[in-house]
Amino acid sequence: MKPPTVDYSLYLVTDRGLARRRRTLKIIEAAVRGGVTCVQLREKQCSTREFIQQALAIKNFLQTRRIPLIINDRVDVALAVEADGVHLGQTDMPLEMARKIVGNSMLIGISAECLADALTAEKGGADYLGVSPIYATATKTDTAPALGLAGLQEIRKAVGLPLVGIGGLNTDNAAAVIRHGADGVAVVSAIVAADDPQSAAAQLRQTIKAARIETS
Ligand code: TZP
Ligand code: MG
Repeated sequence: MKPPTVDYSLYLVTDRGLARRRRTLKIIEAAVRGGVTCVQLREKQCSTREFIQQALAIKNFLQTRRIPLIINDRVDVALAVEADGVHLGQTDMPLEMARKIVGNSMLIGISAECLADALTAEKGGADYLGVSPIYATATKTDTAPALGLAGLQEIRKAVGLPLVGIGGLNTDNAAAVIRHGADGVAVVSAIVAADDPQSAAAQLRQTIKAARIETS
């Protein structure tokens, strides 16, 4: 079910390949203790059955803490586990089709790689945008060219939807992303690959909070 309000401040995107043999659920538990406000389960390799089993276990943990679970790519998996949302890129199922399938009770996040993507997604009824990538990143190499802070700011001026920056973000640049109009910072490696995911999340959350106070 779509949560009434979503705090996108610190949005964790999982990646088992970067988890250094730690289980995704363990990383999520630590990251939530550190202050993650939203979790996207991103599985590119595993079987559908495993994806669903993992999603159910993660949902069980997140639900009691009122942290939304968003499923990457897979509308069917999102529906099957009654996730809070699904996140779709520019080569995934088109937004209008996904909306027909999931209805209005599920969040749909769209990756916007340029201003036109952002405007189209807003018009099409997306709930939030992943502005992608802000910076080049080794975590995902098949990305569009980096938008930088100027690209983020341009999208901020043009759309009213919640914006989450993603791509190469960490404690050094998270504050600038907030100052340039993002509602949240999405990270993979800065938390998933950290020696201590809890403390990495706590530092990011603190940085984001401080930048918000500064901009308000
Ligand atoms: N989408 C755009 S960039 C990216 C995704 C999933 C990866 C971001 O990873 P990192 O490690 O936070 O740079
Ligand atoms: Mg995708």
